[in-house]
Amino acid sequence: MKIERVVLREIRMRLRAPFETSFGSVQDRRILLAQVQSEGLSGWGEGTAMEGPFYNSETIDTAWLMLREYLVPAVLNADPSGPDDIPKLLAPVRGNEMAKAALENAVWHLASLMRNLPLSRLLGGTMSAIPCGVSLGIQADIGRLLALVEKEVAAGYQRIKLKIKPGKDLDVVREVRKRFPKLRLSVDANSAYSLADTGHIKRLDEFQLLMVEQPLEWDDIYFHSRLQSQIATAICLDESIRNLRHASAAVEIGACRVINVKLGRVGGHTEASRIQEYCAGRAIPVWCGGMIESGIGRAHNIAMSTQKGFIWPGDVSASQRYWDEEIIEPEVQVTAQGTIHVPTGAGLGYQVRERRIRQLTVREESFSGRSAPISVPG
Ligand code: OSB
Ligand code: MG
Repeated sequence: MKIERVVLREIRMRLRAPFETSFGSVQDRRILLAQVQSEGLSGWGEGTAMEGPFYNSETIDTAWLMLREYLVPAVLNADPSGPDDIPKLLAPVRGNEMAKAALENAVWHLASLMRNLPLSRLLGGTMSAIPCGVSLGIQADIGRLLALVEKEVAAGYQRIKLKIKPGKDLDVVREVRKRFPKLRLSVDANSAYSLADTGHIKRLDEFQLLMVEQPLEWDDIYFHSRLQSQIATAICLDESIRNLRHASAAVEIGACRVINVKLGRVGGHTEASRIQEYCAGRAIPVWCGGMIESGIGRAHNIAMSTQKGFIWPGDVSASQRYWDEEIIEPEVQVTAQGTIHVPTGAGLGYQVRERRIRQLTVREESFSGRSAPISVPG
């Protein structure tokens, strides 16, 4: 499949409410979209890097730079036989997984259109509906948080995840657990603690949480294994897992019992599929994480989540929870049972609203043939 043209765009979308985590708060999302074109068809991918390097080391601006200087040229000058050839083409560039995923996932979308198949089926997924949870940002007061939990439980979501940080952890979880004794509940610290906090983290054990997500440093695996051996609550790794090697190392040394798979963080569908396959073979549950994506990223997450390893509810929720107006049609909807019906149309199964995207675009750059290939100095 010859990639004839790649277009990068930055769109700005305002969240209906600010989203606060232990590393900061965001309301105005800057979203990178990659469009790849061939034979009159367009594949779309979303770069899920945040605005600043506080979740991981990438930002939308570093992703743009990597795409323009290295990644797009590598793909434009090659003739990949399919989307799973893309990781090899991008391998000379170290890290920068989110930048790579934007491009690779666009090629996956394109390939599914060329073969007239739903992307979920091209990936080998079989589920026709996926279970959904929500991630709730840190709130100013407990009353607001309880009201939000109430609302999302009533909407049907199957699992509630609370963002926590030091000073907004044990008391918050205690209140929510008291009010919702049977709720499937988890917490996400986004690397806000260190091993020295083991005693404090251990106090979460009394709340019967499904998991505590990424309690320790963003790039750590080993110290999570030390922590896991001292607490009853299952650790789920997010930030630390950027490829299959990390996932297998973490499972082998007992650093986690659950893995959150994010397409951007692991560099795209090819690596995400490998990780879920590995985990499925070892009874390690995986679930699909979110990066507050637009509809394009959401649609990719839905397709990914149809693979057999994704047995726990993910963080992929209704478009309406975040956006007043979507860039796909229809927008992502969640049933009263807390599921998303997997679309059966070819490609993403949602229409990309190109006119709306044009209205939201603040930066655009196109690339076609004859760009320089990756040059590796030395
Ligand atoms: O750690 O899962 C995370 C959002 C931004 C950055 C990191 C995370 C999150 C979420 C939001 O939890 C999940 C969503 O997109 O709904
Ligand atoms: Mg997380």
